[in-house]
Amino acid sequence: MKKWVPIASGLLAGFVAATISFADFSTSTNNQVASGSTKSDAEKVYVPFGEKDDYYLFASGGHSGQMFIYGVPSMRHIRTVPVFSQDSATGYGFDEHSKKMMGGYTWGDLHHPAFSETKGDYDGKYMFATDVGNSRAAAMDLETFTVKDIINVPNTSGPHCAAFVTENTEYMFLPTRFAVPIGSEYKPLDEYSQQYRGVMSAVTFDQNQEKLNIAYQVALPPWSYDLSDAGKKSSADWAVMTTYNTEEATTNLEINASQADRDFIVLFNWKELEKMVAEGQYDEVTGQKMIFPEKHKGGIYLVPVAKSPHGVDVTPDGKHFIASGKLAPSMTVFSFEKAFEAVKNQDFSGERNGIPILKYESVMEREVNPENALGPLHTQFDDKGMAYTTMFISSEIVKWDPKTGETLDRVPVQYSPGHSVAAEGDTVSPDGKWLIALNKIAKDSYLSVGPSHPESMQLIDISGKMKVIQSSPVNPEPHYAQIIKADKIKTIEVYPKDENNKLATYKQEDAKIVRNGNEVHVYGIAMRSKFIFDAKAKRPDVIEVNQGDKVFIHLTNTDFDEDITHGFAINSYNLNMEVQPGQTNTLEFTADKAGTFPLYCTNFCSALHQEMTGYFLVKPK
Ligand code: CUK
Ligand code: CUA
Repeated sequence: MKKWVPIASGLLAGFVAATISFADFSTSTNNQVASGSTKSDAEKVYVPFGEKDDYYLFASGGHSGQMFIYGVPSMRHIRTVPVFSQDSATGYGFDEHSKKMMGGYTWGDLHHPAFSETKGDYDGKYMFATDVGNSRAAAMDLETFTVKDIINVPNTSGPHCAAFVTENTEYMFLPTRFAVPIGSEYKPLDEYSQQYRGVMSAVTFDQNQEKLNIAYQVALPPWSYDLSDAGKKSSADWAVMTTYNTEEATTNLEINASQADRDFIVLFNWKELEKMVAEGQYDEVTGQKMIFPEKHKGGIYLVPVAKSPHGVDVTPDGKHFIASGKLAPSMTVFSFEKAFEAVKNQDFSGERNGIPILKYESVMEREVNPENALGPLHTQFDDKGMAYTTMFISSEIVKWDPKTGETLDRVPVQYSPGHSVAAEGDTVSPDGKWLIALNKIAKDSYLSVGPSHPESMQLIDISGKMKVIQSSPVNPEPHYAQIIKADKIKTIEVYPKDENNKLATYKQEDAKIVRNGNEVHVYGIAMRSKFIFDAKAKRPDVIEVNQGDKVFIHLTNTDFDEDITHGFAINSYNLNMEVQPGQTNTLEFTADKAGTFPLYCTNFCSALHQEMTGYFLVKPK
């Protein structure tokens, strides 16, 4: 049986120094970009005009709050989809539907995107994401690439990872990065261990209603919960997540949360938790069904792991989970089968907060230490089950065999990769072919844009010996990404007519302005190349209201013609929205400024787009 390998203190010090300061990092890294790519590699990424990429890359936009869509292998940026942040290009966060969904927030921090799955395979229907910044979760529909629902996740602070989904999208699990008192009420930090909790939420998505819901929550100890992954195949009922700060430090975490030699992986059986909830094994807290493990027993276990782990990833065959540590130089391969055996035999070494601890030795299969590889963070897999781990400090991707621990290949990337992402990498059958390193530091890779450089995404051909063959700058900041086969996504060309939508206006003669007290409802049409707000008026393209009126603009784009999108903006009113072909959208606002305000179409839609204007007249009180 393998013994616990203590971490060399020198290594640890070096790692901490490097993570603290990129100034240290810069002196330890070669300043030359080692490209190594050649002309023939160019052909592998060149997608001629008229042809399409083989894959979509959905990259999280980090604190931009958006999702970036790229084509692979060309690495061309195709679209930015706003998720948690306002976006004037699409009117997201301005129109009623998206403004309501955003719940008053204007930004978010999108770390982990996850496709919906059927039988452990991406099904191309939805994309989920979490917001570390303002504790929300979102669901994006892949017919229109727009967000359908956002929920606030109560009792948590910073649902970090774990928009990971189970094999048939039964749940996504959202562990929280920061421990807070339940309900986020005020509690002194001196009572941290007693009063604070790290809450994990089980979120469901109703595909008919397109609504996210919180099924239940688990009040875990006041630690930080980091990355997570759902089981697959034989481990499909289970999920794992990493923890740090099991020291329960409340200040100076950089030092204080790195004291203990080990933290834990939380291993839980969601089928069992589901059953417990169905049987009433929970307390109702702040309107949520909350499982308290010290009271409601079962389904949750702790597995010791090298201190301060970051990523944890389940192998495509569902047999193993691999943890990588920020502060340990090794990747640890754990066996689900061994864990199940230990659970069955109640082979525990103790407990924390009522949660049984499995013995490290009885669950661990091997520790893997590629020579001089430093800062392993996240692991992806190819079609042969080989693992690819990002090395944040030594700036490389290491390919290795989870079954033997043998290092098979390594390639330098520029620089400091957080995650990498493999084609169909989180499914039960990854594609191989491509891996993209999501690098935190681009440094001298591109033309300079000042002191802060873009991040970079490097495309690596993994069909033979690993080779970086393309590099794309990207806005801040992809944490994780997923790559899906392009033919799995079926977008619609126009929004279909919805005769039940009372706010929609499809016939020009039906365009009208209805006053109701001080509420004004405009049922208008946008078409190439004019607005019709009131078909019977002398000037159909003018809206006239009184100062102080509450105005609703319900605008329908009656061009049922792919790609003919119109916009609607009122000068100086800080408003803009978009209506895609066939779509109806609503802007709601108070006409608080009196005056004469031109309104216009913001989206270039025809040769006479410039003429697509009108006036918004506000009579003073
Ligand atoms: S975390 Cu960012 S590099 Cu949010 Cu997945 Cu590891
Ligand atoms: Cu409609 Cu420009």
